[in-house]
Amino acid sequence: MEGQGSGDQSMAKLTYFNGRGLGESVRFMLAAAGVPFTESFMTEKEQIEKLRTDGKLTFMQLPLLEIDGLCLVQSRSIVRYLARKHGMDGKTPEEKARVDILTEGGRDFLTYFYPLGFLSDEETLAKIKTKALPRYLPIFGKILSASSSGYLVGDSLTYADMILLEALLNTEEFLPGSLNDFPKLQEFKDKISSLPQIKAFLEGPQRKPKNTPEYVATVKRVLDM
Ligand SMILES: N[C@@H](CCC(=O)N[C@@H](CS)C(=O)NCC(=O)O)C(=O)O
Repeated sequence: MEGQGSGDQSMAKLTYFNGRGLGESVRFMLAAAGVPFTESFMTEKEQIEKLRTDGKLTFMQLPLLEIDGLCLVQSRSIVRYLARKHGMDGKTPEEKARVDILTEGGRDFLTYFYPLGFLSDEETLAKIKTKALPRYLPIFGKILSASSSGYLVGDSLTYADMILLEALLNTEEFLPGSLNDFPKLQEFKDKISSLPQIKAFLEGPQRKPKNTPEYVATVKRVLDM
């Protein structure tokens, strides 16, 4: 089923489910880079099977981003491609390494949220509260306290900022009040969320809601889980 968008073949096209999952970081990055995109949502097993037999899915998995004549898979690689192409991956080799490190740390943080809706929410939230927040909030808070630009690295937006934003929005959504003792993280979240292209995305139809039972059922059906 085709999602929003004009259907213009030259436009980037994201194939995933109509929900967050691993597709959401790709959406955040497309938004940050100001790249308009259409979406194709998987609802039936046959659709992913066709993509597999068409050779579009290198490892037989989603998400898939068709862009610039390429079929990109592996969500982290997709995000890096967009970051490199749009100058959001750091300016020097040292900055690039730092951006990469903070992105991977941010991704580890974000990964704690993925089971929500799929496994016991009570257990998932308990793990986030006892393991993820005590580790990642102070570390990212400290890094931002030392930043004069308000960005994680250097003086402009990078993909590390986008991963952290996604994790912080989840934190606030699922465990409200958790950022109260971290003014720098709140400031950061507000600053990045207010950038015009990101604000438009967050308030628009391509930002997905938290996992619904219907979304979870669709993913399980399509992937035979
Ligand atoms: N490392 C991959 C993991 C992709 C992945 O596990 N995708 C799931 C959907 S969220 C999938 O397609 N699973 C089907 C399968 O593994 O056969 C990435 O980050 O893109």
